[in-house]
Parts: sequence; structure tokens; C-alpha cells
Amino acid sequence: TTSNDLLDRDACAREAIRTPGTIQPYGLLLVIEPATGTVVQCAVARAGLLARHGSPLGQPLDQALGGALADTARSLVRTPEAGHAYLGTVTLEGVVHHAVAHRAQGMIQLELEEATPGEPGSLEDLYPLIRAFMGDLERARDTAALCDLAASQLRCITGLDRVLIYRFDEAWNGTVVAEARNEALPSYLDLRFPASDIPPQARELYRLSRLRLISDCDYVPVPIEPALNPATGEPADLSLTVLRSVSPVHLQYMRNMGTGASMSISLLREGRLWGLISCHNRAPHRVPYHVRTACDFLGQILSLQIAAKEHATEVEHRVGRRAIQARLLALMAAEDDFLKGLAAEPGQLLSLTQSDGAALVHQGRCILLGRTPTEAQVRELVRWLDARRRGDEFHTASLPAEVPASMAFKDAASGLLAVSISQMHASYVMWFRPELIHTVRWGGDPRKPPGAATLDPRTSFEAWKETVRLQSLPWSAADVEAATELRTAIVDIVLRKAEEMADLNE
Ligand code: BLA
Repeated sequence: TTSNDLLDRDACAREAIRTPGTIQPYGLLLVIEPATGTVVQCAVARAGLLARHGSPLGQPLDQALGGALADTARSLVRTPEAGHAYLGTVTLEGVVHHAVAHRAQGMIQLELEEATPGEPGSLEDLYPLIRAFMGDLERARDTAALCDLAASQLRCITGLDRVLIYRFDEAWNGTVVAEARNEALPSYLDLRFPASDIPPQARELYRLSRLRLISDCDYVPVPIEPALNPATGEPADLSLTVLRSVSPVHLQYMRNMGTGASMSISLLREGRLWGLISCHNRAPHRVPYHVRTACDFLGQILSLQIAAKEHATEVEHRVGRRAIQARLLALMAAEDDFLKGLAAEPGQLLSLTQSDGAALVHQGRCILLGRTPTEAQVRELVRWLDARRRGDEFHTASLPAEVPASMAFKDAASGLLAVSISQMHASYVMWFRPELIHTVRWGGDPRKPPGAATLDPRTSFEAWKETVRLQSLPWSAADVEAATELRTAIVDIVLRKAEEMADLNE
């Protein structure tokens, strides 16, 4: 990574995406001061819509819209809720608009979004699809099946060319885990991309506001006038609005990936962003209001189902690990030599920590199981572990960064988890994981096509591969716990055996 890159990433993270000062042009925005009910800021793409009523600025809301929202306007001003209120449709100069209001910064933000021809008139029209989806979800076995179903259902409801579901890891890198598409756009299934593609302030916003729509990556932004609210001196915070203008960096990203339109829906688990459903269309396209509501609803159902499935999987893993531990204990107890017991069924020892290789080093012996460095290399690692000797457990997902000499065997061991089983001797159980780059599966050709500009998922994938070189999959808390529990069991058995021997000798 060059310092240039880092600067760019900082700049990205600083971009004030909540207060862009402009809106997308498929509707209009009025900021209303609730005490007086007058419009204090506005953004209107099609001046003709309001021409006969004059500029809305300084006018009471009902007059600004020629009386169109007179009743709603009065109740709007009276209700203090912060949430999203759907106010029905309003026709201006023959154009039907969906009216939606929020409270923000003590103001009312009223958006009028142009309806599209032939769109569903209500959420009820979409109910059969939603109900079918819920039935299908119930039959999905695991998270992968849930995501596949959701992707195809979302594509069916929206009619968009491609629907991706991606999931964040602990470091906010993402992986495309499910995809439904036609031939208009290429596959991104299994592609990974670095955290910087969706910078932190965007992730925070997406946690608070679940759905965003970019109907045309080449849109001409409409400025909010005046730029600062005369009552507060602040720019309008558009966090909760649909019409919010989007980061120009991201619009370029969309152009580079050949997508004219994009809609994304947040997937949350316990208040944390788990992933996104990202929908694309090759040509500009606006997903209608009620369809978006249905998508938002599907997103929430999917989020809940994912949480339930993941919880169940975690419980299952815990139970599975207990069974492995019990088996290993039995094997060790059955042998005079506990090392023989541990090595008797290598699959058990490896799956205990989801590793590809393991080494048992005790009293001069060294037993290698699965995919490991050579015995000489393992002994070298043991000397290193012994020299650093801090605590009974050590783990790293980037061994080459800790022990440069391990570069030579990064393919077998970029990750190391080790527990010490003796206070006196250099005795260890060690588990190894290979370099992640070798464990990534990818669909399609991950290499960027020649001449492609540098801001798109393919290039990001290349960048991601650079950042994960020399690393294994991270060790989870459960992996480390399983290792230390095994250590305790071994120490107990070894100690007990030693004591028994001592008793016999007495
Ligand atoms: C936003 N970046 C986003 C969004 C997505 C991605 C989905 C949400 C907006 C939307 O719904 O379209 C990223 N889209 C992807 C990825 C894939 C995809 C990874 O389809 C892979 C398949 N982005 C960059 C860099 C910067 C950046 C280098 O790649 C900054 C320099 C910025 N991305 C950026 C910003 C936003 C964003 C600022 C917020 C846009 C907004 O909501 O205003």
C-alpha cells in the first residue's frame, strides 16, 4: 500500500455523505420549520412542477404545494416522531408523487418522489411474493441456502439484472456469498473486497438507514437552497432520505463496474451490520416505492433468519467440539502414551480447531499430522515459541509477520495456534492453517480485464489479495478455547499418569 492510497482512503472516510448539499433528481425535497410550518430549504429538479405556486421558500407547506398536502401538512407539523411517515400520493401538474416525511435536526424533511408508470399501487399487491418467500425461507437449511433464496426472490420482486448478497468479516472486508443474475451483468460470486470499498461512515449510515437507491449513476444533482438552514445555520442532514445525493467516488465505482443503477439493503445482526444485499441494473432503473418497502421487509426477515441460523450453527459447533474433546480424551486414556492417543485419529485433532495440519512435540519426539511444515521447521518454531515463552497459549493468523523464516512454509502454515503442555520441557500441541489466498475459491476469472479503470470490485479484489497475503483465516475465540481446554485435559492426564507412576514406584 502506498501512502497515496492511504490518503485516498482517509479522504473517502471523511467525505460527509450525510450532508451532500444536493439530492438525486427523481423528486423534490422540502425542509419545513415545524413551529411556523413554512418551507425553509428546498431542492426541486423540475421547476415546472411548482411553477404556478412560485418558489416554495418562505411559504407555508400547503400553499407551497398548491393546497395538495393541506391536511397532512397540519398533522405533520403536530406529530413530533422522528420516524418515517408515508403520507400517500400527491399529484403535481399531472405527475403522481409518493410523499414521505421524517424529522431531522428539529425540522421536517418532506420528500416527494415521482411514481413510475405501472408500478404496484400498494404493499398489498406484493404480499403473495412476500408470503411465498417466508415459506421458502423456513425450508432453508443454512445461511448459504437462505442467502441464495433471498437473492433470487429479490431479483424476482425488483426485476433487476443482478442481486448480490455480501457479508462482512471481522475486519469489514466483504465476500459475495450469494448471487442471482441474468446475462446483462457479470458474476461477482465469491469475490472478496477490502473494507475501504464501503468506508466506515457509510457503514455507520447503512446501519441506521437500511435502504438506499441510486437510480442513475449519471444523474445531475439538484442543489438544496439555501445551502444552510437559515434557522440553524446547518446543512440538511439527509441520512434518512431516499433522495440523498451519493458520493461521487461511489458513482465512479458504479460506472466502472458497468452498473447504471444500484439499490442496497442493510442486513443487521444484533445491531451490527452483518452484510448488504446489493442490487444492480445495467441500465438506469428506479425501483418503485412499494417494491422498496417489500425489499426492506424481506431484508429484515432475512436478517432475523440469518441470526437464528448462525446461532444454531454456533450451538452445533460447540456440541461438535465437545464430542471431539470427549473422543480425544478417550483415545488418550486408552494409551499408555498419550501422544499416540492424540495422533490415533488425526481428523479429530484437526477438526477440533478447524486446521489443516498439526504437530505434537514432546520429550524429543515430533509427530506431524495433515499438512504441516517439515519436522526441522516445526522444531525451529518450537525453539522460537520457547524463547518468547509468554503464557500457555499462542496464536497468530500471520506467522510470517512474527517469524520471518516461516515465509518458507507459508503455504502450510501462515496461521499457528499452539498450547504448551509442560512447564519444564519444550512440549507443544500445534495447529497450522495455510495462507488464505490458497483457500479462497472464486467463480469466474478474478483477474481484471486489461485497461479497466482502477475503482471497481475486480481491482478491489486484487487489492484485497495483496492485503491478505501471508495470512491464514483468523482463529476464532472458539478455536482458541478448544485448544486451551485440550491443553488442560492433557496436563491433567499427563500429571495424573506421572503421579500414578510415582505411586507405583513407592
Ligand atoms: C458505497 N460501496 C458503497 C456501496 C456499495 C459499495 C455496495 C453502497 C451504495 C450502493 O448501494 O451502491 C461497494 N458494490 C460495492 C462492492 C461491490 C459492489 C465492493 O457491488 C462488489 C461486488 N469506494 C471505494 C473507494 C472509496 C469508496 C476506494 O471503492 C473511497 C475512496 C467510497 N463507497 C464509497 C462511499 C460510499 C460507498 C463514500 C457511500 C456512498 C453513499 O451512500 O453516499
